[in-house]
Amino acid sequence: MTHKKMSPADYIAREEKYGAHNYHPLPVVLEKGEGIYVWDVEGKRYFDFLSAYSAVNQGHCHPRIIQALNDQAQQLTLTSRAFYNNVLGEFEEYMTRYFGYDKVLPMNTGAEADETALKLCRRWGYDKKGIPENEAKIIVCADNFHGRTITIISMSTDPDSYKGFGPYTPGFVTVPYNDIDALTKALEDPHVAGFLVEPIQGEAGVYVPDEGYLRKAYDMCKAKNVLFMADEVQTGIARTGKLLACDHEGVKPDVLILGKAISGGVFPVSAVLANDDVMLVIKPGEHGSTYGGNPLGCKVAMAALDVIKDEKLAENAERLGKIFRDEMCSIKSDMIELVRGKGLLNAVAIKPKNGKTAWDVCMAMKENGVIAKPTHQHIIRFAPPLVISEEQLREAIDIIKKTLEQFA
Ligand code: IF1
Repeated sequence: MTHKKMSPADYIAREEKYGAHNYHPLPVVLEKGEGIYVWDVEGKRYFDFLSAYSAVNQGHCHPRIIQALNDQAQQLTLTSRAFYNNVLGEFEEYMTRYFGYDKVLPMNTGAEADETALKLCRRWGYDKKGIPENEAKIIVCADNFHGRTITIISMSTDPDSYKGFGPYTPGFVTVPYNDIDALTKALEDPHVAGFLVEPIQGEAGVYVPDEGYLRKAYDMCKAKNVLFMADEVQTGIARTGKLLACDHEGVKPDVLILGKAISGGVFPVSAVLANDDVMLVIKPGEHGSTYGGNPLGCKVAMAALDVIKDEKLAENAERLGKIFRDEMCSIKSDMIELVRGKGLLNAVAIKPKNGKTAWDVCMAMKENGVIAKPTHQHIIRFAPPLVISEEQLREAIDIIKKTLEQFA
């Protein structure tokens, strides 16, 4: 029997029929990725300007990372933590040296890493700060995004994240992002154990705080014996032009939360790093995960992080990000409301025009060979893999300019 070649619509219909409807993807069906490019099932090539929400910083299917995957996959993929293995300790030493902390706790997803940080923070609050049992508070920022679990959405101020999923986990205090006075006030509460913050709010629309905000927030936390916890799941791993977004202000978080690009889009790996006074409050048997720290993910992550350093991807992001923002600001289009970002994590706010929105711009960009997706209706996030060259970036910028001019 001859198999009719499936059309993109066939692929989409199949997902619609058999898959949960928890996403509304752009109607493009991808089947290959290499470096900064992805190809759809009809062989059309696109510049990937989302990088799987900054998980593919090293470019799609980076040969060194795939090699690490293939080699370990023939050897040993998973032991669970019931036993030791020859790779986890190598990964732990590698990670603690790479980021400069005493210890690392390996998990799989960003949400699990955030949940791990919350547990570490509360337990530290009780055992080290002397907060009465079950009274620990953690300060979070409005418009945060830290993942999709019940406790994490309990910290959210976005109804799309929390509505209809109650009852919610207690113990969180919300302050406006980028507001030192509000944070100072909230830190007066002696039951506060930690402050959890994204150095740049990605989902909120690449909201870059004022220069000095992170430094002042960190200093305020230290003055009140409160843990400063940075969620660098999206902003970390060279995306903003430094290894970590906190590095722009010389802030070293007490608890560092990583995910996404630490494994270059090849295998889910996340991690929490902290020094002994924090990390050792969790005792054997009090936290873990079946796949957390598995040998396959560890080898992939070490290769992915080697690539970041060897290919100087932070420096590349810093330099090309400036070019991108300058070029976006030079576009003559009354649809462009604002351009903001750091390194190669940028966003353009689109003012609707003649009923056309950011979604329509993304659909037109897709036709012209660049794929990106709006966040919160009117903001388009532009985050290409950090391996992009200046020449390739300028080619993509020309496509973006041409697309916006089509709406003139
Ligand atoms: C989706 C958003 C981005 C994150 C930060 C933790 C996590 C994320 C700062 C959780 C994950 C992803 C999740 C993905 C889309 C994407 C996203 F739009 F959801 F918010 F990037 F902005 N901290 N962000 O950005 O990590 O558990 O997903 O590994 O849920 O649609 P995860």
